Amino acid sequence: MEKEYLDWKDNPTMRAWHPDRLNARSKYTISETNNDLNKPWQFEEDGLTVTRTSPWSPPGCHPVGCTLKCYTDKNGRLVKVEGDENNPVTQGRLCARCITLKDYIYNPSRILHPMKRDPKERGNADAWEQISWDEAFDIIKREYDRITAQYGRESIVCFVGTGREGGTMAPFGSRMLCTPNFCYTQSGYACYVPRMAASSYLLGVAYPEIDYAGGLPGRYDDPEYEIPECVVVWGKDPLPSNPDGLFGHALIDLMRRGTRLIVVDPRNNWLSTRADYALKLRPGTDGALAMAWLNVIISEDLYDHEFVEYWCYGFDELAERVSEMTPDKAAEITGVPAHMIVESARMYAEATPASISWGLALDQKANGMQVGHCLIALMAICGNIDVPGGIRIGDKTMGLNEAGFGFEEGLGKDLVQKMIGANEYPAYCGLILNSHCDLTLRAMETGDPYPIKMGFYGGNNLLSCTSAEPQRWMKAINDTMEFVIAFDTFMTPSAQATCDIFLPLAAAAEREGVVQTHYGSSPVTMGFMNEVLRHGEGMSDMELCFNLGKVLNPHLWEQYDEVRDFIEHLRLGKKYRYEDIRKEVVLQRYVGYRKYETGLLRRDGKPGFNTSTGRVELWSYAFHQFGDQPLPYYEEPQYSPVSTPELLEKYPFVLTTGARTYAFFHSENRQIPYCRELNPDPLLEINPDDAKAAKVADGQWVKVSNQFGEALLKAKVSQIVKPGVVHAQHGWWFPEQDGNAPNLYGTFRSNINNLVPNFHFGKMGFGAPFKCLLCNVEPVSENYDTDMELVWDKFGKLV
Ligand SMILES: Nc1nc2c(c(=O)[nH]1)N[C@H]1C(S)=C(S)[C@@H](COP(=O)(O)OP(=O)(O)OC[C@H]3O[C@@H](n4cnc5c(=O)[nH]c(N)nc54)[C@H](O)[C@@H]3O)O[C@H]1N2
Ligand SMILES: Nc1nc2c(c(=O)[nH]1)N[C@H]1C(S)=C(S)[C@@H](COP(=O)(O)OP(=O)(O)OC[C@H]3O[C@@H](n4cnc5c(=O)[nH]c(N)nc54)[C@H](O)[C@@H]3O)O[C@H]1N2
Ligand code: SF4
Ligand SMILES: [Mo]
Repeated sequence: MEKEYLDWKDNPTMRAWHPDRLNARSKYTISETNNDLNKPWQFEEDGLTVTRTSPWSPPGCHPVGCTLKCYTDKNGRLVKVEGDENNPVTQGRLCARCITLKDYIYNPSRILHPMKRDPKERGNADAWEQISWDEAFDIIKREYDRITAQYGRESIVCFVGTGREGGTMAPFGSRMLCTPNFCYTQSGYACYVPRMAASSYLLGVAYPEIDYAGGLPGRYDDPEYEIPECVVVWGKDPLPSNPDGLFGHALIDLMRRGTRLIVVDPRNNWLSTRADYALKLRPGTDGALAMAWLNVIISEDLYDHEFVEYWCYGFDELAERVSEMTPDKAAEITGVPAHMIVESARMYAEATPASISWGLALDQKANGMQVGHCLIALMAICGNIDVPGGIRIGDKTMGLNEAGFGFEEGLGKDLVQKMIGANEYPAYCGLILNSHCDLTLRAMETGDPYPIKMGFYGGNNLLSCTSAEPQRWMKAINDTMEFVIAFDTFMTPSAQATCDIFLPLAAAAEREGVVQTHYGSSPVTMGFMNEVLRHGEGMSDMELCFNLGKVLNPHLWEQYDEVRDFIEHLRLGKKYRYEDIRKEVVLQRYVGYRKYETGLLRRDGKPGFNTSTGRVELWSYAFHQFGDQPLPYYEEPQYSPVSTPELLEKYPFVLTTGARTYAFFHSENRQIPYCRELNPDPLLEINPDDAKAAKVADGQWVKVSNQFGEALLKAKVSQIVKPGVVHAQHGWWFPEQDGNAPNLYGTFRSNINNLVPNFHFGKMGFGAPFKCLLCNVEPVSENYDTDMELVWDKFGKLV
């Protein structure tokens, strides 16, 4: 097919090189509604002061926009937390992590003051010395000036993890430390951003999510809304995970109103056991299933002809490509019976409206961008994009806006160009303005393209959770970095092993800020954090940015007199005064429907999508320019029964990891007695048939191993996983254990990421095999002590 190629830098979705996209922040076209919530932001009840606030984290969460009622006594001490029934979306429902906020804030092991340690003493838990913020800032300024003078500002890496208030916030990198190397340290950025990249390049908007009427004043009964007939939950478990702005319980609300489900997941969960179809595929084979669905829907003529004709580009080529993936072929690859593939595809296509909620399982494979491509095609050709009850999208200005915030202004063009990986993987680095994770590791290990000398942890525990091959990361950091800062609420294995300064972090209810679901894209609500109390000297991400930024790079902070000015600029595009709206606690956000018809999606204001062709690109210019195929294709995981049958004798199980639990957010909450009680030990789910064959009993400690490493977990023998597949929990460490190196709170002992390799990403730089590897499981005889008594003794049960 003859195509006219654009330079990738001309792709309208590239952030780094498109100033009008970066500066589009203040052009919000949405309206914000106060849903007449009746309750003031603060009131008295039974002798206690109740303050309503919208938390982000810590304790762990994404910007979901829930609301808490925090009860404080006369001394300003938090007594209890309850859900806020006035929130139009969450209506008072809360998770264990927010209910136990009090145990988090007053936890005896929380770190409340800045500390320093001689870099020679890294790994020595007894070598920390309490200091003042002034002394901490003096030391940081001295080291920052020394290192940047000698090696340049690019020698600093800012390590970040999941989407916290500062986790996606380039200001840490671009304005506080002024380094282009803001790095999310999960190999291949295997979380959210691959999905976001697929939608940015193919659809021209940041992240599509199911429409659960969150932004409509009348919610499910709003005249503009339609209840979806069918929701497909693909590689996601939103009840425990509530990811990135999807309030998971909305799915139950919809089921109560008649929505039927299709769940694509190798495991059983609450939703899949209530679904019309639970497609239990072999981990990592999603691409084959998605292509087969397209095949069925196109060959049986079940698609929306009008939408395809007016708004899609490359439909014929897509039809030809997916014709090779017959249901029989996909059945052979995925293990899902062919008739179920056909019937479920029909069910989705025939439902109006219908929607697809796609999850992390897509990102955690090298073939993930292609799965994303298929799912966007499925959303589009069935006419579900930007319709009520279908797929909700934001407008052209929405997305991870803060990624571009002050980027070029802070760094200057030359420094921007030095971002590690910008030339090799522009699809990744140009979109999210992060240095490429794996290439950053390589830079630390080899000094190529330049030496790395200083680090800052801004919401990351890479040794226990974020990173593949964690011991390799530890060695790289300790071998190369002369000065490393941690900024957290608790001492983590990562900080203990690699840091020289520890800065205390304020928890939820101790900070001010704005919570925007989906980081401002496909928005549902905007919530406001009202400070309830302070315990200790912690600062929020915003406060550290502002205060340390003023010390290190004062010229970039002159425009702000106080933190609130910065929050207004960063989150509200200077459109609102924070003080004026924070008392609303939560605002619904209406973005409207069918925006492609009205010109709200494109920079030039014309109808269509914000892509090179103005349409949904089923044949992708962008992918082609980035060196990948313009059409979706299926590729086996790098290690699988099909691609590496020779490994099966040693590693007979397919390994998936990290399905979210109700108790924990990644590596957090292990110190919180109630959370830990829900899930005391790191678990490996194994099917009863497999357990029998491997001679493993329920509750027995097992060694899980493969060619990259091993971890010790406790077997949970259960029908949750299908035969041949095992699932390992992630993020484990044991705060009750010895923190000194090499033990480091036992983190390497049970870290499933010992088995996950780096540098196994796809052609555009995205994806990693966290959810599709091979492994062996064998019982261990040693007594690996994680006695709960020990946990209680050390941390005290706070009631
Ligand atoms: N409680 C809690 N909530 C969280 C988090 C947390 O740690 N704890 N983490 C947050 C973060 S950062 C993220 S990214 C989100 C992620 O949240 P989700 O997108 O919901 O992802 P997971 O829970 O990792 O996995 C979802 C499902 O994918 C299934 N799965 C495993 N392998 C495959 C596969 O190959 N294909 C398919 N189709 N399915 C597969 C798992 O069985 C699981 O049920 O959760 C966020 N929310
Ligand atoms: N095997 C396996 N590994 C995985 C995954 C998997 O599915 N399987 N999931 C991966 C995914 S999707 C992700 S996103 C990563 C998450 O990896 P991380 O984001 O590193 O995980 P956390 O342990 O939640 O958070 C790290 C630290 O941030 C601190 N923190 C919490 N809130 C804030 C805040 O507001 N500001 C600051 N500065 N710090 C804060 C916490 O106390 C914690 O110590 O893990 C990845 N690791
Ligand atoms: S989804 Fe997040 S913010 Fe909401 S209650 Fe659960 S832990 Fe708290
Ligand atoms: Mo994530």
